[in-house]
Amino acid sequence: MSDSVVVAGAVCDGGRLLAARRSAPPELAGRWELPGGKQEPGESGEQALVRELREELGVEAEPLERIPGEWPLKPGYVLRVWTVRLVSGEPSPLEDHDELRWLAAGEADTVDWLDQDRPAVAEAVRRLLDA
Ligand code: DCM
Repeated sequence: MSDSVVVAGAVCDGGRLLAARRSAPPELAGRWELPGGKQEPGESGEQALVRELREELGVEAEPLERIPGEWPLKPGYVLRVWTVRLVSGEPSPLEDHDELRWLAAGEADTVDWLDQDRPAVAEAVRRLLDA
């Protein structure tokens, strides 16, 4: 069977990247991630990401480009990441997170990212600097 996919968004606005601090499960709580969640059967990755960002942050968002690559999570799961533009709404930690932070490119290392998110965060920061 192929791996299940977790989709996540590098949400960028005004030259900053959105970081979200997980509130669960205990082994991940307190670590920072690119917000997202599991792709469900029948959804494209982009559709799943739009749904997850609506549920978790209360925003309407538009996936822009897939960041090349995918990264292993727990057995049977891989992470795929897109750059994302906010269409409407102000992100709030509605579900799964207890804090959000907008980071300028030079501040990206100031939070403790989940290990598996770090390559995509680095690429998102490179793109912020190029923009
Ligand atoms: N996950 C991750 N990095 C992200 C988003 C999620 O490593 N940027 C992991 C954490 C969980 C799984 O994917 O093990 C499912 O995420 P969630 O609990 O948010 O649905």
